[in-house]
Amino acid sequence: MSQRKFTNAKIVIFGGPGVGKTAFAVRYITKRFICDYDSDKEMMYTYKLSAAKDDITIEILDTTSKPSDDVMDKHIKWGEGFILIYSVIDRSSLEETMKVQERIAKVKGTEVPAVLVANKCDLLPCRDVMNDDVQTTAGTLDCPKFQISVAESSGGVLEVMEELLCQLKREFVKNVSASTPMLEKPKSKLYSMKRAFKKRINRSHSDTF
Ligand SMILES: Nc1nc2c(ncn2[C@@H]2O[C@H](COP(=O)(O)OP(=O)(O)O)[C@@H](O)[C@H]2O)c(=O)[nH]1
Ligand SMILES: [Mg+2]
Repeated sequence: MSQRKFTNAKIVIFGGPGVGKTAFAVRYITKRFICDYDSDKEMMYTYKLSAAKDDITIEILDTTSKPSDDVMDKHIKWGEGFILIYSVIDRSSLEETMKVQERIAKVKGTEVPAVLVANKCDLLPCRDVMNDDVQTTAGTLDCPKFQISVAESSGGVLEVMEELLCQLKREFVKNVSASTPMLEKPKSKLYSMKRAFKKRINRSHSDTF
């Protein structure tokens, strides 16, 4: 039997080097900010979110900063929702997210659950990306945009995840209703009477020949 409830979500975090992908995943899961990580390793995190009706198992793939095209395509096929992070102090990282968006659009089309996240907003005095840059370089996907600081608090991270989970749930419901056969509408009493009447006329008509 196919699954009828939204109980799991596969999320991929993409972004250039040092934008805060690992910090984002770790902040969401532990609610803590850990400054230094060993390396730019690919990691999969699993997190159980207790929602109002059911628990949701969230798998988060924290990618390496420069995956090959093949690896990126594999992650895009696996993922259902995408977090594209750039750093406000690194203009080239915004361009990186544009490339990822193009790749996602190529593999999955443009109607994909996704969010574009500007991280390191605590460093705004050193800002290298202006709001206008984001508007003009909006990218292929029409996704909601967030400005956060993973270092400062969990608030922005939670908002981003909430938005993405909403999009994923909407997509899930859409797919379920598309795969459910339409129930036949119950016939009205008048319709049944008309049919019975028609049958009787036909019978009496054929009796005459
Ligand atoms: N100031 C500041 N530093 C951050 C923030 N998020 C991450 N960092 C730092 O940026 C560096 C790279 O973060 P990391 O998560 O390893 O980046 P990744 O390569 O995208 O996984 C680390 O030293 C983090 O502590 C942020 O919001 N503000
Ligand atoms: Mg990392």
